Amino acid sequence: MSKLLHDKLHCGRYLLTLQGEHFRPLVMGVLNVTPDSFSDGGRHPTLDAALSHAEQMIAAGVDIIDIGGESTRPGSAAVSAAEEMDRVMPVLYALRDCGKPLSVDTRRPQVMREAIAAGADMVNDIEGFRDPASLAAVSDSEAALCIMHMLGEPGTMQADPQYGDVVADVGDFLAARVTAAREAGIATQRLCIDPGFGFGKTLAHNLALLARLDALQQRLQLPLLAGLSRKTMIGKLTGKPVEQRLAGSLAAALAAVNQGARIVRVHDVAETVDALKVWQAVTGEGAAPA
Ligand code: 9MG
Repeated sequence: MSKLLHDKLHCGRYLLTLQGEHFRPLVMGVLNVTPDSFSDGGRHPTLDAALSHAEQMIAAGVDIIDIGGESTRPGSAAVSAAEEMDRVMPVLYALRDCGKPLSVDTRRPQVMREAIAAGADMVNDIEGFRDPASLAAVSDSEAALCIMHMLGEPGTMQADPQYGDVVADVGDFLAARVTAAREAGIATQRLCIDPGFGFGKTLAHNLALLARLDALQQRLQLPLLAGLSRKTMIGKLTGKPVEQRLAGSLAAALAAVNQGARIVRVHDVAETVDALKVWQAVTGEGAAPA
């Protein structure tokens, strides 16, 4: 596993271990609060459903809860800031004291500010904080930043994405965004990077990135977050619809941590925690199992 510039991720109220004796790969659980994520037939997802999902993730050993109010699947339509806020803020307030770091998955500076004021410990921006207003929204806080690469926009990003060398191009983008974050006064200890699997990438691009994740991490020496869970690339490799992608997603998460990823973003927390325990016992990485 490549060495990082810092041993701990400074994540709002929390310090998360990234390397050394007590390290184990961290599991970020996805908590989508979009109408399609809790299909109760109503127009709005219910707060109760979101909270009970969060409780299950906590019981299963989640390390970070990533709350998102906008679907960013390929082809998805944008929502207004007001709608996004209506979805996300009640969940953030309700979970503020749940004992786990809360991440907000948003690309809107206004939502970032409100979320941080409400207690969010991390901001996960699929646009990689390209908007100067986004960097300004987070700079004067303690929140961690997940800087993700995306080519294009969710609505159109899968229409023929092109790269010279995908690993080099994604690395160049992330390096530039890390420099911009540092220039905005954000401490290195608050940063993690993410190649953005499936965000403007073909299957071949995704596989090239997954195979060379450690090279990407070594280049920037920052913790790498990988989100592969249930994605189209798993469907393409297995021929399975989204509801049957658990095994493929677990294999992808293990491939990512084997390539040095420090955080995996997943839907199936309990299963991923178990898979990582086995991986860790075999590889001897970080903390010995209890
Ligand atoms: C919101 N979201 C969906 N997929 C993601 C991924 O792969 N990484 C990050 N950071 N966020 C994601």
